[in-house]
Amino acid sequence: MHKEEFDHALHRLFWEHDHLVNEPNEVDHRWSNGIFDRWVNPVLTADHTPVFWRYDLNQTTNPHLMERMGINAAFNPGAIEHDRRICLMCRVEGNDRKSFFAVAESRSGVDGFRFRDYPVLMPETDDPDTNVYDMRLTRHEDGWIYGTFCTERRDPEAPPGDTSRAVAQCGIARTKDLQEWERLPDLESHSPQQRNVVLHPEFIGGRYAFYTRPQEGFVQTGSGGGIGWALCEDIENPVIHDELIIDPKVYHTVKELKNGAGPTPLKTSAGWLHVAHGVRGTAAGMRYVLYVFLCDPEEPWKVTHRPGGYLIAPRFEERVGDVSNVAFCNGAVFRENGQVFIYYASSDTRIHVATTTEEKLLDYAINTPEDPLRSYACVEQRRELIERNLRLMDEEGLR
Ligand code: M1P
Repeated sequence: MHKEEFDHALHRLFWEHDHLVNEPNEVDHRWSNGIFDRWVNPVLTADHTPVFWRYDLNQTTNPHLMERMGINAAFNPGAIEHDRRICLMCRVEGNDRKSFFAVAESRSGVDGFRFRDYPVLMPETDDPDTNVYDMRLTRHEDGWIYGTFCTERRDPEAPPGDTSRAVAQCGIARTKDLQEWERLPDLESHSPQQRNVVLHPEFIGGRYAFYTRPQEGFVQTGSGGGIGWALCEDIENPVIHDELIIDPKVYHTVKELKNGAGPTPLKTSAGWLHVAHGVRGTAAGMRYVLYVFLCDPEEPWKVTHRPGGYLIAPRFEERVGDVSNVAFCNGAVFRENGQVFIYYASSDTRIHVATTTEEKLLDYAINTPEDPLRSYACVEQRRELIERNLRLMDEEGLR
């Protein structure tokens, strides 16, 4: 490439990136269920990562202006409000399949997300992680912001030819600014595999509390599964002994195969509100959706409401990606004015926002009937709604 051509191509790259990052977002008015709003554009994709993360901008070393180190996806972000900005701790995945964490910030929370100049260099323990992903951010009452995330390593028991067997455990790190991290030891539990571990933001009887997901296999839960609750004396030596399953997986529901805690639960006027993910099997593979449950304000290990079915399922283009048919959420922000931003990723590829309010989410959690677990009982439940509505429609002259 001539110098002029190179400069032109370079300017075009920056222009296109700027255009993407600054594109205003809007509520998708083609769809509504009264519970939350969807937005037209994903808030982050692989293309939102800075040009200078992917290209060598020097014409001498990159005369064809090739992408040197591509980014495959940006998904599954932890979320927190920090310095009056909404910060997403994204799972960014390079073309080499390795995931890492990177912070993108926005004032509005629905558009304008821009990555900080550098991704996070997460310190390792003595046993280096092969892959790290899906961070949950918890502003704890001890004054730290904690990140709990999945640390994945090759299974040391795997026979030499088996290059896919892995062990997932919970990594823990803490920070004040989301950039410099102090790595703590990995969470120690009796479970051979742990993913989707979340730190509760308040002390429980002077102890730290974790939501866990004990599992036997890397993908399959085996005899484990369900969302667990466990207490820990010392976060710097994080050991848990007993995991109480507070939200089990259940046959023929949206969480039939497995489930896992989502963002740090939101503290509402009626209790701790969880947006978790549930997985069911289909002929086309696993389907991940988001569902809600509400826990007691004083005893967060007690579930008080279980609205039946899903809150968010992937739809249209969200259904296609590296791992299709997946909606996954590990980050939400709850503003003081009652606004709620739910950041969910679709198909392990891109990040979207759904917006709602505390009032609406609580109405949904408290007044949506529980899954009665049988078709007959579901019809009875629906007929009861229909009957009440028809009576009202007759009274109001609506038919
Ligand atoms: O591919 C879908 C999701 O699979 C895993 O979630 P879970 O542990 O519940 O099966 C995670 O790897 C997650 O990152 C991924 O989005």
